[in-house]
Amino acid sequence: MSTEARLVDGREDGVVETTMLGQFAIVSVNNPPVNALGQSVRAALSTTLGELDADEAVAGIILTCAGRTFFAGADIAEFGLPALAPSLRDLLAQIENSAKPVLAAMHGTPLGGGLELAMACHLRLATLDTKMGLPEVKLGLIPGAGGTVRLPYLIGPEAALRMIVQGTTMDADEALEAGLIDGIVSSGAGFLSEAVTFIQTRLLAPTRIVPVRGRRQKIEQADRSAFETAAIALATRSKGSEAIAAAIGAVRNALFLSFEEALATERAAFDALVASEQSAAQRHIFFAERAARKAGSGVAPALRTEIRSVGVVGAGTMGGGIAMAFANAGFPVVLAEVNAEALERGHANIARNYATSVSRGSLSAEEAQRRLALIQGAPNLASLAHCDLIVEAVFEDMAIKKAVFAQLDGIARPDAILTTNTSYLDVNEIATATTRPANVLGLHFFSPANVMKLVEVVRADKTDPAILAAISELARRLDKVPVVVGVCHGFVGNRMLEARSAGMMDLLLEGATPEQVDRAFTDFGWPMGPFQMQDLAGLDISWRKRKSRGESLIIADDLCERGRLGQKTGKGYYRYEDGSRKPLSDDVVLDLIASASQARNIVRREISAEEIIERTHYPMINEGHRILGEAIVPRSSDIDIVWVYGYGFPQYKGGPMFWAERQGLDHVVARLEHWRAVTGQPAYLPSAELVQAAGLAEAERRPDKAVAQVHS
Ligand code: 3H9
Repeated sequence: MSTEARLVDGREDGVVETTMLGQFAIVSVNNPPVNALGQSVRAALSTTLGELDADEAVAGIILTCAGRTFFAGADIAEFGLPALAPSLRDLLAQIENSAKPVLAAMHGTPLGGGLELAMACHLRLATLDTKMGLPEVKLGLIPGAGGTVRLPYLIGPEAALRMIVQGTTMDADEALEAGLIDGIVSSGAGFLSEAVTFIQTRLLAPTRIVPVRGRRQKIEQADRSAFETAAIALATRSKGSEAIAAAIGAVRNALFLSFEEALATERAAFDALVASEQSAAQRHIFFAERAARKAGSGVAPALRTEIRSVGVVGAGTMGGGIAMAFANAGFPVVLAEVNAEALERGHANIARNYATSVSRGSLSAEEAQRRLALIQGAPNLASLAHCDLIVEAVFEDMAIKKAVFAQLDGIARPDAILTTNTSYLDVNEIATATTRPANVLGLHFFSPANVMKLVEVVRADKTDPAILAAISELARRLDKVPVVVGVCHGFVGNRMLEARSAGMMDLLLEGATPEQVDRAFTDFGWPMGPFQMQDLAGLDISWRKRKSRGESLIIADDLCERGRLGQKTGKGYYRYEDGSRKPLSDDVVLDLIASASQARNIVRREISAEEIIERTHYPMINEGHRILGEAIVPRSSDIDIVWVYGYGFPQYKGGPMFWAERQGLDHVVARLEHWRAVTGQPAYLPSAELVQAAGLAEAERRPDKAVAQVHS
C-alpha cells in the first residue's frame, strides 16, 4: 500500500474532499463548525460515495471529518423546513448497501445523525477522546435515521434504551467494550493510516464484515423482562415528555419487530415529533442557550481577561457551592472566611458533598480528593491578593457587601474581576464601594451552585464589556449557562418569581389547597410545586426577610409561628413522616386556610388547574415583558433560558416567553384582564409592554386585520 496521499477530487465548495491512500479512498467532510449533516453535505457525500462505489480501483472507503468533530448530527436548523433530497435516511441506506466496505473514523462528538451515519457504516473506529451519543430527546425528538434500531443491535436493547432516553454519551473505551465501535485509533498523524490498516486487516480476515442490520444476536439474547422493568422506570421519571415516550416505544420495536418494520415505525414517530410543539420548544431552547452564551463575543480578544485563579469570600452554603463549581472545573480556589468556625464548617460541608458523590458512584475517590485539594481555606481576605477573579458570597445585605468590596478594593490586584453573588441587590451601588467599578459585576448563582446550570451575569452600568466576554467564556468552562442581565431588583429570575407568587395565597383563600396548586404545577411539567418547594427550602427564610422589612404574609406567617418551618421540622404546608420527604396532606393546614378565608368573608369555591396556571403564570409573563421593555435582557429567549435552567420550567414548553407566545399574547392579555375584573387585584393589570407585544404578534399573524384596526 502506498502511504502517499493523492487528492482525487474536491466538490461543493470543498465540503467533501477525497484522497487515495493506496487502494483506499479517504473521504473527508469539512462543514464547520460541527459538520452538521445539512443538505449540501448529504448531496456532496452521496455523489462522492456513489462514484467511489462504482470505481473498481477502490477497495474500501474511510469516512472522516475535518475540524473539531465527526458529524455532530443532522442540521437542526433544517427541521421544520421542506425536506430536500437526499434525505439522511437515503444516504445511510446508500452507505449500508455500498459494495465497498465503509469505515467511519470518528473524533470529537459524533452525535445524533452523525452517530447514526457511523452505525450504517460497516466498521467504526474512534479516537480515545471521542464522545458519542444520541441526544435527540433533548431536542424533543428521537433518533430518526435508524439509531433506535441499530444501537440496540450493537449494544443490546437495555443499554441502548438508557443511552437514548437519557441522551447520554459514551467515551471510546466504553463504546468499544459495549460493541458500538470496533477499535480505537490514535488522534495524531497516524489516524488515517491506522484506519487503513484496520480496514485492510478486516478485509483479509476469514470472517465476513456484516452490516449492523444483519447482527441480531444481542436482540435475540436480550432479557425482555429486564428491558420492560427499565422502560417502566425511565418512563415514570420523565412524565410529560413525548420524545421519551416515543424513544421507549422505538427501542421496544427494535426488540420485537423486524429491522425494516422497526425502521419504518421509527421514521413515523420521528416525523410526528419534528412537527410537535414540544420539539419546537426544545429546539428553541437549544438555539436560545447558544445565543445567550454569546455575550461579549464581539469584543476584541486582546481585551479579554484570562482567569486562572479564583477567590471566594464566605464559606456558607452559596460560597461553598461556588468554590466546588470552580474546583470541579480545575480552578485553584482560595475560600476566605474571617470566622474560623464558619470556615471549618464550610470546608467540612464541601468534603461531605464530595464524599456523597463518591458514595453514589458519580465521582471517583481520587477525583474527589483532587478537587478538594484545589480548595484552600484562608482566614482573611488578604489571601485573595493574587486572584484573577473574586466572588463575594457573604450575607445578602447591602452594608455588609459594600464593606467587603471596600476591603477587596485595597487587596485585589488592579486588574482582578470583583463579583458579588447576589439574588436581589443593586450591583451599581456595590460597585461604588470600589475605585474600579469597570471591574465589578454580579454573578447570581443558583443553589446548589455546584449543580445548577444557570448563572445570571449582572452587568452593572460601568462594567467593562471585555470582562463580560471573559465571564461568558469562564461560564463555558464551568459547564454553566450564563445569561447577561441588567441591574434591577431580583434581576430576571427572582423578579418574575415574585410576580408568579404574588397571587398564590389568594388562590388558597379562594378555595384551592396546597396539593391542588402543586399538582397543577407538576401536571404543567414543573419538577415540583411551589408549596412543596417552600417546604423543602424552609419557610423561615422568607419569614425572616418579611419580618426585617416589617411585612407579613397571610397563612405563611401563621405556619411559621406554629413552628411549621417545612421539611426540617417535619411540618410546613404538608406533614412528613419520620425520615420521609413525601408530602402528606395535613388537616391542620387545611383548617388554618379555611379559617383565614372565613375571617375575610371569602366563600371558598372550586378552583381549576387552568385557573391556577393562569393566575400564577400570566403575571410572570407580564413581568417578563416589562423586563424586556426596560432592556434588562436583549432577547426574550434569554428569559426562557433563565427559567429553564434556574427554576425548572419544563424545557419541552420552551420557557415562559416562548410558551406564552404559543398561547397567543392577545389571549394572555385577555385572561389577565379577566382576572383583574374578577379579583380587583392590580397585579393582573396587563403591562403596556405586553399589550404592545400582543399587538405586534397579532399584526404579524394577521396583517390585514391589524391594518384595518389602525385605520378604524
Ligand atoms: C439529529 O441528528 C436527528 C437525526 O436523528 C435524524 C434525522 C432524520 N445542527 O454548541 P456549540 C451549531 S438531531 C445545526 O456552541 P460546542 C450551534 O448552533 C441532532 N447547528 O459548540 C453553534 O452555532 P453558532 C443531534 C449546530 O463546542 C455552533 O454549532 N445532534 C448543530 O460547545 C457551535 O455549537 C445534537 O443534538 C446541529 N446539529 O458543542 C448535537 N450542533 O455558533 C447538538 C451545533 O451559530 N450539538 N450547531 O451559535 C451539540 O451538542 C454541541 O453543539 C456540540 C458542540 C457538542 C456538537
